[in-house]
Formats: sequence, structure tokens, C-alpha cells
Amino acid sequence: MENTLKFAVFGAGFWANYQISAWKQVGGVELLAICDPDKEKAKNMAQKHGIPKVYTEAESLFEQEKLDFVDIISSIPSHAPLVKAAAKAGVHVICQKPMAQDYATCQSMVKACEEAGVKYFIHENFRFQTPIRECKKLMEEGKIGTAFRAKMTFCSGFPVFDNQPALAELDRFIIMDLGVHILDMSRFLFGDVEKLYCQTQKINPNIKGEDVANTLLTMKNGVNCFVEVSYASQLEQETFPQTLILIEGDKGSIRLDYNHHITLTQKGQGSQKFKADPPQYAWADPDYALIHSSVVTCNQSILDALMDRVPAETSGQDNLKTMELVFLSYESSDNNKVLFTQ
Ligand code: 89Y
Repeated sequence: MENTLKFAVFGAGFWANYQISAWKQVGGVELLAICDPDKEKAKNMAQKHGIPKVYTEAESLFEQEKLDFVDIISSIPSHAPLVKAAAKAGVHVICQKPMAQDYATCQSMVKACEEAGVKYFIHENFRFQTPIRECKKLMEEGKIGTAFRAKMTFCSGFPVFDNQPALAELDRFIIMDLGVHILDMSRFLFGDVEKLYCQTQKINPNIKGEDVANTLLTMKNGVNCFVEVSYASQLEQETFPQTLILIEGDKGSIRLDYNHHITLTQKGQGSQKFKADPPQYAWADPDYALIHSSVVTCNQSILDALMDRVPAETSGQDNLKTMELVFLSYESSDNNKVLFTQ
């Protein structure tokens, strides 16, 4: 592969704008084309980012462009057909989270890429957030001994539907859209899950899907991790888009509070407080700055894996384990049952 990788983007919505900006930040890539069924949207995005070619159909894009990879940033149902079309064209693929609407489809996407011999990544960015990496580092340094329980909280009243109106139309909303990130971070921090129990609620009458979910995960190493997500929370402090975390170990605890304040408490040594602020980028939307900065590190990690510099961290194969947690959570809530992973 050449040093500058050539790619195309599918999707010209809210997130595409920031993922393209993040690619420019990372460098080492050249965006040749954008494709969206809505020509106006695609043209506007092309104009904004100086993208040479605009397509409305994936087929003609794959016929006409010589690409190293594609970045799929489109609606959930379009992920599988686009991933499979890219695999057929022999092009490496990045697909936006959540991978697909059901587990069998996710498996078929991983299989299609494996059979075609193309690399397959999921754009899963939350685990790349600066404060999350810091929490993991403290744990790896043994600062709190062996972790035994954790709470991961993303409870907000932020009007997400203003920027992403399609989210209000999802039959399954908060676990698919947001819970997937927090479940993935739980795996990043504590390893694979053995079983889970979940309860969902629908509070906002103006959307189709659930907007609250409470999931208790038991990890294979025995950690009990409670993941709570809500877009129906009216709280004194609006914390969007931050995940607040408490991790308890036998020798101490780590608390990640609002605005990236971390408190490390160690047995017999008291507490230390410090900050883990993310880098700031001029192109980021201030409301989403924490996530937008992690889009840069996520893209960088994928580029490094595409160039064979490091193994893929968010491969399709790895992400199957995260998607399994998403679908098990819905099944657990629907049937009021504790469910085990495969
Ligand atoms: O779509 C979601 C995401 O990936 O991060 C936050 C969000 O924009 C709304 O929940």
C-alpha cells in the first residue's frame, strides 16, 4: 500500500462532517469521493471539505474509484449492504457503530470481510476518550489492586434529536445508539462479559424507542459493572457527552467525575485529584468536543492498523462481542431474564 491511503465516505449526515475533519487532523489519507442517496447533502459536504467526487450510488463509486478503504458513516440498515459491497470490491472497510440491527447480520458482515481478505474495523470511539484511557492506565499500573465492582453512568437530558432526528425513529434507541459505546467501554476496562441483566424504559413520548436502560454485567473476571444510560434525565448538572465512572478495587478506587476530574483513592494513602482533559480542536462542536477528540484517536488507531503498524483495536471481530451485549440487553429486558454470553 502507498503511504497516503485513498478513501471514500458513505453518508453525509451529522457525524460524517466531524469524522472527515478528524481524518484531516490525522493526515496520511486522501478523501476521493463521498456517496449519499441525498445528492444535495453529498454535494454540500463535498463542497465544505473539498472532496473531488460526489456519488448517489455505491455501485458506481466502487466501479469508478480506486480506493484503499471506505469509511461508512450512514444509517444503520445501510451498513451491511455497504460493508459487503466494499468487501466484494476488495477494499478495506470502516463501519460506524452500531454495526447492524441484529446479531446474524453482524456475523455475516465479519464473515464477508474475512472471506474477501479485507480488513474490517468498527468506528467505536468512546473507548479512545482521554479520561477513559487514563482510568485504564491507572488500573493497569495496579493503583487500585484488583477491581471488583464498577458503575458507568451516562444520564443526560441533552436534546440529541435536534442534531440527529433519525434517532427518534429507531425502534431500539438508547442501547443501539449510546449504550453500545458504554458497553464497549466496559469490555475495554474490565474484559469480557459472562452474563447480564437489563431493564429498559421509555420516558419521552415523542420518540419510538427506549430512552433509559440499566444493565448489570458480570464480567468473566468477577467484576460486577452497572451500566446506566438515559436521555430522559433532568439533573442539576447536565454532563453530556461524558461518562461518569466509579471503579472499586481491593486496594483503592478511581472516580471519574464531570469535566474529566479524576480522584484516585488508595488504601492508607488518601486521595489524589487530577484532570484528564481531551485535546481541543477548532473544528469540533463544543457540545461534543470530548467525543470529537476521540474520533481523531480512533481514526489514528485504525490508520495504524491499516498500515500494519499495530493490531486492530476495534476490529469487526472484536466488536461482535460488544454487539452481543447490545442484543442480549434487549432480550434480557424483553424477557426479564439473566442471559449468558456465548
Ligand atoms: O449517536 C451518538 C453517539 O455516537 O454519541 C453520542 C450520540 O451523538 C448521541 O447519542
